[in-house]
Amino acid sequence: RIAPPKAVGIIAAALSAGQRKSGVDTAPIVLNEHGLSTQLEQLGWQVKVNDMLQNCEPWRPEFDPDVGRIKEPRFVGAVNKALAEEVRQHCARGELALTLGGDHSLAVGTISGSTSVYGDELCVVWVDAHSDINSFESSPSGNLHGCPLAILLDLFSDKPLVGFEWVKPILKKERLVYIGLRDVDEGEKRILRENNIKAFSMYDVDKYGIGKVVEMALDHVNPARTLPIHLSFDVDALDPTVAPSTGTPVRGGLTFREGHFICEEIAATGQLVAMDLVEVNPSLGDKVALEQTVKIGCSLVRCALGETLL
Ligand code: 6HN
Ligand code: MN
Ligand code: MN
Ligand code: MN
Repeated sequence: RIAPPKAVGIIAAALSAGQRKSGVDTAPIVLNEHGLSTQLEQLGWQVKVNDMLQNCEPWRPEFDPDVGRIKEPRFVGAVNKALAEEVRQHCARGELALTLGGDHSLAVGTISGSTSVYGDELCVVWVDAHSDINSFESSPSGNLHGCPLAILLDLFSDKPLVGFEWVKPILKKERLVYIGLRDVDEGEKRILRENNIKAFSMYDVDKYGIGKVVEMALDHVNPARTLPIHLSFDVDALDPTVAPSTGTPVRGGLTFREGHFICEEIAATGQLVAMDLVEVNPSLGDKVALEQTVKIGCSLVRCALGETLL
């Protein structure tokens, strides 16, 4: 496969239509204002900022009625299709594709892009309080940020969702693993069970400790540590006391160190080819909350890109 990237493409993805709270679309700008790209340059990365999707409005259709309960499927689908192409181009050049969200529905695009280059060997480590695998039938909210994995694994419905007809089911369910779960809908529990998808919840983090959990997670998707890794990091995986500015916070999450440890272990494999940092919402919480959340977002990315490797 392509040698581990030394250049990183930072894709600003201002997508918020996968959920209902405004502000999550401003996170890429706020993260960059905090100095993320400069920080990565200081770590020795060649940084290319990609602002193609900094404004998603050009992809908004005039008419986008709900399909069943699902909200804004054509808009979210069109943005993701464009995002997949941007991620594909970065990966094809051997660059690490770092996507700053935006809401987690953008993972349909980012993982479509990374799998289009790396194929079905690509492993996804999904760090989240939620499992984001709701189907057309199971989604309680109709918000597409709760559905990206069902769309990617072709579990969504009998026919493709309007707007997502272009998605190719390349990701294998054996190559997906979760860390941090604690708020999984009933329908999602059934989908996870029926498809034998590996998940490490906060119960497992308490029981085994984060070191053992990350080892077991990587053993499952990437036993020889030779396969390319896509890390999809939802900031709500962290406890709301450490990352408060996010749209769907759930108590009992990862500590500051546990979150960073996951990123450090993945950096240590040398196999990271793509990362998403999603669901930072600068409009939620006070100034202190925002500062804290943006800071931890930047430091998670730096750790995943090797900051703390000796
Ligand atoms: N996220 N399971 C809930 C839903 O609406 O489907 C919450 C999803 C949250 C999604 O945080 O990326
Ligand atoms: Mn998520
Ligand atoms: Mn989440
Ligand atoms: Mn289908």
